[in-house]
Amino acid sequence: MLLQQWDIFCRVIDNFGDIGVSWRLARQLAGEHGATVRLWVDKPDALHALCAQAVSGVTVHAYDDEAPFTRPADVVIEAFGCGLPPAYVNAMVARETRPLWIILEYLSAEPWVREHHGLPSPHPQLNLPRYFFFPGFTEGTGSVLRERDLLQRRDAFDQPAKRAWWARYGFADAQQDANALAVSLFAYPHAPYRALLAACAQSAVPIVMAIPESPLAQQVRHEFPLRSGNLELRFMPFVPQAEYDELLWACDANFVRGEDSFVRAQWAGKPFVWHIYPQEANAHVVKLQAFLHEYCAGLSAPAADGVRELWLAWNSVEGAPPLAQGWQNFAQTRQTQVQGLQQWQERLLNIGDLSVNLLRFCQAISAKK
Ligand code: TRH
Repeated sequence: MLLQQWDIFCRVIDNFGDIGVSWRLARQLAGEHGATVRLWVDKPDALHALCAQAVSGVTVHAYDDEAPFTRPADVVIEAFGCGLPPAYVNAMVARETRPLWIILEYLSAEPWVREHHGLPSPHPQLNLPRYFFFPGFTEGTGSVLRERDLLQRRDAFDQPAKRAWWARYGFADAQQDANALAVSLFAYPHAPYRALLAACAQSAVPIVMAIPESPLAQQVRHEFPLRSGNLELRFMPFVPQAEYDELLWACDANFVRGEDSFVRAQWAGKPFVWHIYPQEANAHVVKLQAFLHEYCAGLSAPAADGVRELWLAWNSVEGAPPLAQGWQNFAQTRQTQVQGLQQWQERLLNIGDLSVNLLRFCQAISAKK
């Protein structure tokens, strides 16, 4: 490999998405591409919450502006525009071969992403090669992360594995014993969860809702009994990142949020509902609509309606239909959504894995230098 050493910088603003993606990328670069990676995190506690286990080839370093930086790596990833410490940038300038500086951006389905992906972002004062790298869902973007063996592991997660997974958290496999619909719930605390849980309690089929620890889980725990009508709530800890994939695989539908769980739900291949990270001036609604536009194009008309209605209601978008109606149509069209998701995954497979695309991009630039 031409570019052996990588430094990834990540600032944890809030939540787990930034560090979740940075950690995943670090693991893939080391585990699948033989790179030596240093992951620099301002708040390592967030990484502990993901229960990240040591991975060969990756070292984790807490940093602030005063950190004693040693020789910068061949490639430096500035995750989500977090900025680089000035002392580190000075060291980059002093390095005999200038490192390649990549600004890894947030994931979006908006059309402008394609035009901006891979563009140079010249530093105003310093002579350092710096480029934008945009994740995305279409050809001409950086795509999304997918470990080489992810789909294989997912497909090998059979009935006994599922039963064992539920048992690990003290539960029976409700889908097998009571033919219930298993749903996982991960969302921001402002989600209209009361309306959702009320609709689920009235469902014709039993619903088992798995809720990993989060501020939303705490609110639900205080307000709702463990059983109401046809709904059973199952509170669980914030599970290790690898086991979170298994939760998505073990369920029939998944409520996800932010960026990383949103992508993992797409790979899980089960109908999913996205609670998008809220932004000022409703910028997130544009982002949400852009994804719906792309994703729903591959669904049957009733499934697309079901998805759109529930997603808009779940994100409290003005003019959305009542959540109960959205939930009903979403639940009724689950089977066709699964078919659409298979095509969606094909599309993502065709544009490749983000870590591979990133590596190729960096190699092509360094070859030109
Ligand atoms: O935590 P998030 O809300 O992260 C957000 C977004 O990234 C957003 O774009 C960003 O601006 C903001 O942070 C600062 O949601 P996300 O991206 O899904 O990250 C959650 C991570 O936590 C993901 O890697 C999955 C993991 N996870 C577990 O490991 N165990 C769990 O039990 C759960 C629920 C999640």
